[in-house]
Amino acid sequence: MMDTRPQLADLGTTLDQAGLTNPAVREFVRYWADVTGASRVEVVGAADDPRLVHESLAAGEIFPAGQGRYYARSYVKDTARSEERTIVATANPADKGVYNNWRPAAEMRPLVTELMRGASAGKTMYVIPYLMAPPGSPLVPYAVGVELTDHRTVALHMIRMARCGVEYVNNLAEPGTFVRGVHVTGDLAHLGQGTPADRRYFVTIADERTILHFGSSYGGNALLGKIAHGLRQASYDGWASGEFLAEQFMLIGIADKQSGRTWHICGGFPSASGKTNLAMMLAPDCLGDRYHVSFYGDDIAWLRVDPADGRIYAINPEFGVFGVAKDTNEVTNPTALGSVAPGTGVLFTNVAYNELTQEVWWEGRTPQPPADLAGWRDWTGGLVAERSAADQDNPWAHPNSRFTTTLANVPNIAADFESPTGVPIDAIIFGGRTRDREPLIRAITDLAEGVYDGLTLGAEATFAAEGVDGQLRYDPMSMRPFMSYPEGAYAAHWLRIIGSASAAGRPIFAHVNWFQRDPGDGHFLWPGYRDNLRALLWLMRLKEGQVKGVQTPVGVVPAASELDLEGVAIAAADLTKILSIDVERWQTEMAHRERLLAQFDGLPEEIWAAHRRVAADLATLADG
Ligand code: GTP
Ligand code: SPV
Ligand code: MN
Repeated sequence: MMDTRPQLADLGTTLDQAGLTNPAVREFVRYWADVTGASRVEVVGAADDPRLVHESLAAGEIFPAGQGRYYARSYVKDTARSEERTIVATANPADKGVYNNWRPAAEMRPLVTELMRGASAGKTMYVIPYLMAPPGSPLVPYAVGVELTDHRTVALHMIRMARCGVEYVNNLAEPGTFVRGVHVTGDLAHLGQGTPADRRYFVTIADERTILHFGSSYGGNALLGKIAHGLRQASYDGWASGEFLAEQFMLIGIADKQSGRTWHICGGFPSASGKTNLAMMLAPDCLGDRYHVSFYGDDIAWLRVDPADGRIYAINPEFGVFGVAKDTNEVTNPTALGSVAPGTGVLFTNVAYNELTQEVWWEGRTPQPPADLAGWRDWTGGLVAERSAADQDNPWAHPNSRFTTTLANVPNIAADFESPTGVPIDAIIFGGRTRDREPLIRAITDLAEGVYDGLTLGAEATFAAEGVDGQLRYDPMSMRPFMSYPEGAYAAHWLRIIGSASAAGRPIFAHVNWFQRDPGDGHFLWPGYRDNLRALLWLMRLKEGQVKGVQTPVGVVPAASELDLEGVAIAAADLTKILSIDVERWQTEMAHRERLLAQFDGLPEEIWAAHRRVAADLATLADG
C-alpha cells in the first residue's frame, strides 16, 4: 500500500540521498517510521550540526547563549533520568537481578511499541547512526548503533556526545549487528510523570540489542548512545561475550613530567558525585610544574584485557561531556568553563538564561546571583524579577542542569584520547559522597577485596535519586541505575576479566572520599577538587613501593607524612580524622553490607570470603 505521508512514500530515495546503504538499518528505519507515524525521515550526522542548530534556533527550540553557545529548557517534569521507569528486559527470567528491574521481553516490546504507535505523527524522525568507541577499537563490534528520535534537540545532543554519521553503519561485516535505539518523546504534558498513572517506559531489551525509550527528552532518557547503549546494553554485551566490562567510570592520565611516567586511573562514583570534576582536574598550583592530569572520559569506560601484554585497557566510548553545571566555577573547575567557552558549540540545558544579554547562570557559578534581574529567566522559563514571594528562594537553575560539549573542547583532553586500543590501567577507584566513616583514601591490593569494595559502594542520595535520610544508598560499582544483569554474575564477570590480567598488569584498587564532614558545623574536612590529586599521587607511590602506608582492616591508608600537603589549608584534627578508621562505625556498616550482599544470588564465594576477612579484622582490632 502506498504511504499517504508524501515523503515516506519515497523513503528509499531519502535514504539513498543520505548515503545510508546498510539494508538492515534501512529496514529498521522503515519499520519504526511506520509504527511511530512520523511525517518525515531525515538521516543526520556530525556534518549536519550547523544546519540543525540553525533550524532549532529558528524554531525557538534553542536560544543563543553567546557566540557559538546555545541554551535549551526541558519540560518541567522532565529533568533527570527516571530510575523507577527504567527496565532491562530479556527472554530469560534468570537475568533478573536486584537492581535491573528485569521484565520479560515478550511483555515489554509490545507494550512500548503500542505507546509509540502514532506518537510521532506530524514530527520528523531523525535517524542517527553512531559509534560508541574510538574508530578502530577492538570493541567496535559492540559500539555500533542507530538512534531514531523525534526530537531535534536530542539529535544536537547526540552529535556532541557520540561519533555520528552513516559511515559508522554502512560497511558492517554483518549488516544486522547494530544496537537499535528508538526514542519517542510522547506528549510530555500528559504522561503522569511520578504519579501512579505514569506512562513513561525506558526499556533496554538487552538480548535483542534493542532500546525503546518513551516519554522524555532529557539526558540519559533520550540520548540513547550514552547510558542505554554505552552502559546498560554494553555491560550486558560484555558479560554475554565474556570480553569486556562497561562501567560508569571516569578515566584520566596523570603525567609526572619529572620521571616521564604516565599513570592511568579509572573509577566509579555515583551520579553527581565528582567524576567530571576529577577528570577535568588541574594540578594544585604548587604541583603543576611537575604533574599534569589529562582527560580521557568522565562518565563511561569499557575495559578489556589485551592478550598481547596481559594488561587491562580502557576506552571512553563517548565523544562528549554531559556535565553537571551546579557549583562549576573558576575555582572549582576552570577546565569545565574552558570546555564551554565561546565557539565550542556547547548546549546548556535547564540553567538560568538572560534573554536580553544571552548570558547563562547556575547556582555556584558566582557566590551571588546576578544583581540586575532584567531579562533573567529561571530554568522553568519564569522571569526571576516576577517571582512570587513564595518562590523567591527557588534555585534559578535546576540542580541537575547540565552542559553538553564535545571532548575536543575540554582543555585538558589527552593527546591520545582517540587511541583505538585505549590506555593501560594502573588503578581502579571507587568513591561516593559519604559524610563519615570513609577515609580520604584506602588502597586495596587483593582482587576479590577490590571487587567487594566496589560492590558495597554506598553514597548519600543526591538530587538525582531518592534515598532514606542517614542511610547509605548502595550503588554497586556506581552502576545501580545501569545494571543489566544479576549482581552475582556481575561480580563473577569482574573477577574473571580483571583476574585474567597478568600479575604485573593487575591494577591496584582504592576507595576515595572527598566528602567527609565535621559532625558539628558540617564543613568538608578535605578541600577537594584540585587537591584530590594528592590522594591519587599517594596511591601511585604506594603501588610503586615508594611509600608503605598504614595497614587497616579495610585497606592501606596514607601516613600523614606520606601525603604531599604543600599549600593545603587543612586543620590537623581534620587531617587525622580523614586518615583514620572509626572501627565501631565500620562494624555497623558491615552489618548493612551483609544484608546487601545476601540479596545477590550466586555471589562468588571469593566475595563472601573478602567480606568475612574484613569483618574479622575489624573485630580483632575492636577487641585489641
Ligand atoms: P554524573 O554526570 O551525574 O554521572 O556525575 P559526576 O560524577 O560526573 O559528577 P560531577 O563531577 O559533575 O560532580 C557533581 C557535583 O559534585 C558538582 O556540583 C561538583 O561541584 C561537586 N564536587 C565534585 N568534586 C568535588 C569535591 O572534590 N569536593 C566537593 N565538596 N564537591 C565536589
Ligand atoms: C548520570 O545521571 O549519571 C548522568 C547523566 O551521567 S544521564 O546521561 O542523564 O544519565
Ligand atoms: Mn553518569
